[in-house]
Amino acid sequence: MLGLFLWFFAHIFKSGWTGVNERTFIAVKPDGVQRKRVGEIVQRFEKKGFKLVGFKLIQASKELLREHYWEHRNRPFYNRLVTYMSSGPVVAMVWQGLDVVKTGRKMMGQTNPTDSMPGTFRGDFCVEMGRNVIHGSDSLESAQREISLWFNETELCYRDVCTINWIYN
Ligand code: IDP
Ligand code: MG
Repeated sequence: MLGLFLWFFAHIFKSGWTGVNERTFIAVKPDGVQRKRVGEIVQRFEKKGFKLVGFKLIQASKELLREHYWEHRNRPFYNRLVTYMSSGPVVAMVWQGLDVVKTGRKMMGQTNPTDSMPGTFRGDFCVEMGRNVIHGSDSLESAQREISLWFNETELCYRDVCTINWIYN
């Protein structure tokens, strides 16, 4: 019941999704899982100071992936992208914190690993756009859409952490 209330609150009042409560959807793609990059990706988000509120290993269906990448449905790589993303399990995550959407994108690097700076996931872990190891929401609106697509409200844990006063002033 409380979960349902929080869900409505978060959807009706955007402030529930902003500031230190901002959330983003991050997924380690099948190549990232196979190449054992999950630990380091989680570690870098943790080290930064973001809070993990959702985490699961999931073999995504093509239906889910087509919906997830709906904006690219007319692009020539769309079918290849859906095949790639369904080629093995992905680690789906929700991370929370101030400006986590924008910062998550910076931590990822550019879509093409060639354009990604060293120090970013794509800059450090991969070489080709069609195997670029990680997904991250590109806006608050995409984050909300993607989180509700991949997670039920009962799978998300909104919890207090004792380090909050050491991360935010
Ligand atoms: P993003 O993942 O950086 O947000 P998008 O443009 O949203 O990039 O594209 C989604 C995914 O589709 C990329 O991460 C990449 O795996 C794949 N992709 C994008 N553009 C191309 C392309 O030109 N060729 C092959 N794959 C692509
Ligand atoms: Mg994108």
